[in-house]
Amino acid sequence: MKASAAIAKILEQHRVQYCFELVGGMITHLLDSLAENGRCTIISMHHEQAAAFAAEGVARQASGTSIAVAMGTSGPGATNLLTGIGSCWFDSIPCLFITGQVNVNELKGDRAIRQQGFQELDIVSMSRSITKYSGQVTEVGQLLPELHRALSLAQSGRKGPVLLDIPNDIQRMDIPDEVVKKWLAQPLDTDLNTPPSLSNKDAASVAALCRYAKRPLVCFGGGARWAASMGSWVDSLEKHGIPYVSTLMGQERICGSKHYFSMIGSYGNREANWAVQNCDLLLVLGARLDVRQTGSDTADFARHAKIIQVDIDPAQLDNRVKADLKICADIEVFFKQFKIAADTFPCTDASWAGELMTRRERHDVDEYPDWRISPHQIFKRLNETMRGQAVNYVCDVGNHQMWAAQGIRLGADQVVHYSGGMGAMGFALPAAIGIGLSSPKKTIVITGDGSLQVNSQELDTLNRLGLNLTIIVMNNFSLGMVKNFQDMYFDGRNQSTRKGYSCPSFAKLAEAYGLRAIQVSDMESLRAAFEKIPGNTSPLLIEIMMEGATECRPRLAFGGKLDEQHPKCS
Ligand SMILES: Cc1ncc(C[n+]2csc(CCOP(=O)(O)OP(=O)(O)O)c2C)c(N)n1
Ligand SMILES: [Mg+2]
Repeated sequence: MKASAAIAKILEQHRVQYCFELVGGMITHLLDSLAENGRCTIISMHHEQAAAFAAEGVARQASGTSIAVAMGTSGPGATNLLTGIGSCWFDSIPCLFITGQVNVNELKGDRAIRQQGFQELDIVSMSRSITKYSGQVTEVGQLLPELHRALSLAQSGRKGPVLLDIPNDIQRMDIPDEVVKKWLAQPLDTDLNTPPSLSNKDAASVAALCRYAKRPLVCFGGGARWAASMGSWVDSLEKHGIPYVSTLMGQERICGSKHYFSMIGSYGNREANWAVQNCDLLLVLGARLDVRQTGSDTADFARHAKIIQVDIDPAQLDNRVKADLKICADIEVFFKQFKIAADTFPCTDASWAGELMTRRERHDVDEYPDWRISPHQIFKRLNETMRGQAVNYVCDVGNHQMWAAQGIRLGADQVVHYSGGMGAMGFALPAAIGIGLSSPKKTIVITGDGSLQVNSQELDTLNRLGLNLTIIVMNNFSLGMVKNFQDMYFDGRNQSTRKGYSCPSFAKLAEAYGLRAIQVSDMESLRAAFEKIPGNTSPLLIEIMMEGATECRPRLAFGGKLDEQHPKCS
């Protein structure tokens, strides 16, 4: 069997449903075989970065239980994939990236030249630091073992991206049918890098700290959001009145509920940060406690609390914040072995959750009364519009993302996706294409004028696919998040965020791509436009004109304390 056909067979065997790509000479054999095989839907994008984000979207939509593929040709096709690969690396998303490469005899090897073949490029070295596995296949006999290893690694332990670089001549070679058969029968080895289950000693140590806590708080991170038992574990917190908060990534799957106090961090909700700074036990599940989550003063983070940190990745455990108890475990295993019962937190202060609820209510105010269109009002309206309906929200990067994170209240059957560790502008539209393709729910993109311009070419892909997808562009005519930073630290000099920055009319741009578009500039027309979202099953773009809206309130000033966000408030 032709090697490229064998790859298609293996991908079929592992139920890879989508492959996103931009064609080039070095992947034509692979594409032809995938198309001939017919099981995997090929989606042609207009930029390999967008193809990578779309593959990430498919894997995200499946909560990391299935792999999607993005392909690029050698040279620029390969380098264009890198941002998306990094995004999968930081946010633990299992994706397979395949790059075509020049023929084996055109590889420069150890020669001290820059390049031998046309578009030859050492993508393996470039991607090694942001993949779980990155390899070039220079012998056809290695192709299927390497593919098997790559697919296994992507889905095992802390999940993540893998890359295979396959020279053109290798794709065209023959692999004996019995060898293909053998690899087709080989299940993936998903136990690779899986940490041991929670020891009795660790479970007892967690229980002992919980037993004396008066003001316990649980913080869910990205490592918890896809755990199969997350929902039932959260239900048991609700049942026993234990408060919980989340990081940006943890928030992706948590519904608004009585004991949920939203997102912590430099753009966190005030009540969430107050909870962290006043709890006496913080149980951190799958969060790496980076600067956006803790602020820069790590010693002040959770200043009154004993911290228990549970993470699948041992390297994350003794990092910025030194936890009192560090446990290396898969969060799903932790959920299964450490159940919340009536006697888990016997000393909880009766007033603790009540105090947090009072604060949540007090802070649920519009912090933008001086603005013509307030982000607080926009997300309140969106929450109401989509109440009771299944939605995938996908956010881009900037102030609009943080407004969304502070304002979106998820209902049952609603999820949100953020570009977490990479924070890549241009993520939302292509990721939403992957999510929208593989999900029956409506998909809603929240983006900014800067972010949408990074991958706006994919409006054409959206039009071609005709997905049930609405794009909300919060157009403040600036790279608002950075402008805000300049306002604070550069005496308002706005180089490249306002000065020298420009954007088109997104409604007109969408129309040029064949999409329906509405432009609004006040709350009344916004309300009318939002009314159109639920009943509309084809692509729609709503452009909200909000010039001058370039601030996120509240936020942490540089070096500030987590519970002293700007603007100050009691
Ligand atoms: C690819 C990329 N380039 C640059 C940045 C730095 N950056 C972070 S937020 C931001 C502004 C985003 O502008 P926009 O999408 O309009 O959102 P706004 O903050 O205005 O809501 C920039 C430039 C980034 N995160 N990603
Ligand atoms: Mg903007």
